[in-house]
Amino acid sequence: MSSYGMTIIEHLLMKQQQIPFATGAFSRLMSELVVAAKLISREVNKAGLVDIYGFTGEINVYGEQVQKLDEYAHKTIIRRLRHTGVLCAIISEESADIMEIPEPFSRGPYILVMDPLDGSSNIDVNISIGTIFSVYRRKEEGGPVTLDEVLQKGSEQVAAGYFIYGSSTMMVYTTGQGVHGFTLYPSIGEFLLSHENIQIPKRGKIFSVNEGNYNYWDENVREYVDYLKTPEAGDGRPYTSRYVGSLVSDFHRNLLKGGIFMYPADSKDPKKPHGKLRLLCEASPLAFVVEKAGGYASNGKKPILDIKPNNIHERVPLYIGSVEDVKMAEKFLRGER
Ligand code: AHM
Ligand code: MG
Repeated sequence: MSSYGMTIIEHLLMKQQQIPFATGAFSRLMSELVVAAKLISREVNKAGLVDIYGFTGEINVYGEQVQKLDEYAHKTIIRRLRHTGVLCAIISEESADIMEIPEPFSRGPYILVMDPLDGSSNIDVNISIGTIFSVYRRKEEGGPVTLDEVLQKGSEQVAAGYFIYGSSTMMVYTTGQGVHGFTLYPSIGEFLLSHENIQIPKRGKIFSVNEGNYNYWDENVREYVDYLKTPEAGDGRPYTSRYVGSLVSDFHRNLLKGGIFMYPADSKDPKKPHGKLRLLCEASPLAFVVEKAGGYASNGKKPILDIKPNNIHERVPLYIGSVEDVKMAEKFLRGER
């Protein structure tokens, strides 16, 4: 029987039943995350009304301080999740340090890593943005959560995914077995299974990169991007360039259609020697998703999932998408072709 139309909660429960001795803690975490995303989605949809309600971060026509949406997303996720008893700590792009679950809330075995509202500079112009999340299991039984427990390799993720607030709101997630997409039906307030077992094409026809940084890249990166624009690259046609500038949107399109997204090291720019994207909150979760969908993610030399972060906000060059495209990028970066 097809599972299409199944709610996200039913899907989580179905998956939980397939795991012997599952406690339900993970399903609890995910179901609260889904509620947080519905709240964020509602606020994001209202963002077009800035002229009426005031710009975020400013005073609105009623004289009230309007919260910035990325701040709202960060706080909403924390509020919805801290009482569940399944988390011991949260790492957020919006916060410099580990946020341990405080007293009086009880603690559980999981660590949530998130970028609560990625691409938030796009809100003003009505471009899709997203929430990226990832779940790790802590290594110790109790006590304070150490930095070492948090700085795990991407391959150790228990689950990862994202919400995209686009023409529809969607959730895409994986617990390691299959990547599944759910679409929010606003009239009933439910995420229903719309994309079961997503597989990224082995090779695509799209490349996504901010070419404004061309002069900051290494010679090899420039050669790769130049190559993509030749007919030789795409079996008689150059690759198509598509860049939204909102990671979740660029990633989601390429996941469904195939291709490569890259944010190379701007090695000639002292401000961004390692590129812009963060290993723990952005690159690793999407790398986990793409690999479980049959794709690949690299820092140009080795798999993103094999890199152990040195700090919470470490940045990393990112090449992610169809396996053959990312392998080809690695080849160029080694100086071969
Ligand atoms: P943010 O975390 O400050 O929102 O920045 C991340 C965003 C990504 O969504 C996107 O891929 C990238 O920045 C775009 O950067 P650029 O404008 O340099 O191309
Ligand atoms: Mg971000």
